[in-house]
Amino acid sequence: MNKETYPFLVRPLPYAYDVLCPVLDEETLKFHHDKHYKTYVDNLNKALADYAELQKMTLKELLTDIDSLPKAAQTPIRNNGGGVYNHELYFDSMKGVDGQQPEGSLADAIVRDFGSYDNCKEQMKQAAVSKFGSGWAWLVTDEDGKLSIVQTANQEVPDLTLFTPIFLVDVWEHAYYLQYQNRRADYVEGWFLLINWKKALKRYEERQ
Ligand code: MN3
Repeated sequence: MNKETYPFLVRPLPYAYDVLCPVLDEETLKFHHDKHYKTYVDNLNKALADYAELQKMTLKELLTDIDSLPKAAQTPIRNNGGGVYNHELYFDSMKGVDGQQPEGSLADAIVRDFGSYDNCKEQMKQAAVSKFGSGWAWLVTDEDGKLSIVQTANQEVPDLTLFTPIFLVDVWEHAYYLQYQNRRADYVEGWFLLINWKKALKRYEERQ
């Protein structure tokens, strides 16, 4: 997805701030994108400022084998590089509510691997709601197209050598608290209505 290298830039949202209403209101999205996500971009650039060799790497390359990076850079890259990667995918995985449903080979794979879309949704919701503290729930595929749901803590990413992310839901409180307060389950239920299935299908078909 992200071919760029240092210095990383804040990507504009692919839609207006009010497009995800009523599931996510303008204020929630504005703070999330303009403040939280931007801070990860700024801090990732700071973390890379002293490492000429890391400045040539894409975000995915940086996140694929963090343990091989210089020791002092590992935690800032895990936290902030993951923060950039996860938020860019999150914002890019949504669109306004328009009755969208799973499509094409991804819809078929969901039925094959989960029995039904309802089961898939239930498992993803369970992963999102049960995540203790801050983190993410993901739908990922392996290179053969087998789907699974994973949770990650904080800003960690799934093993990108094994999995291609299809979409993910942010369950940090900053993603929903302004609008939903402590009602994480209500936010997650609404989030399913926002999934951009056309982009999800494209990621599924282009998996590596
Ligand atoms: Mn977030």
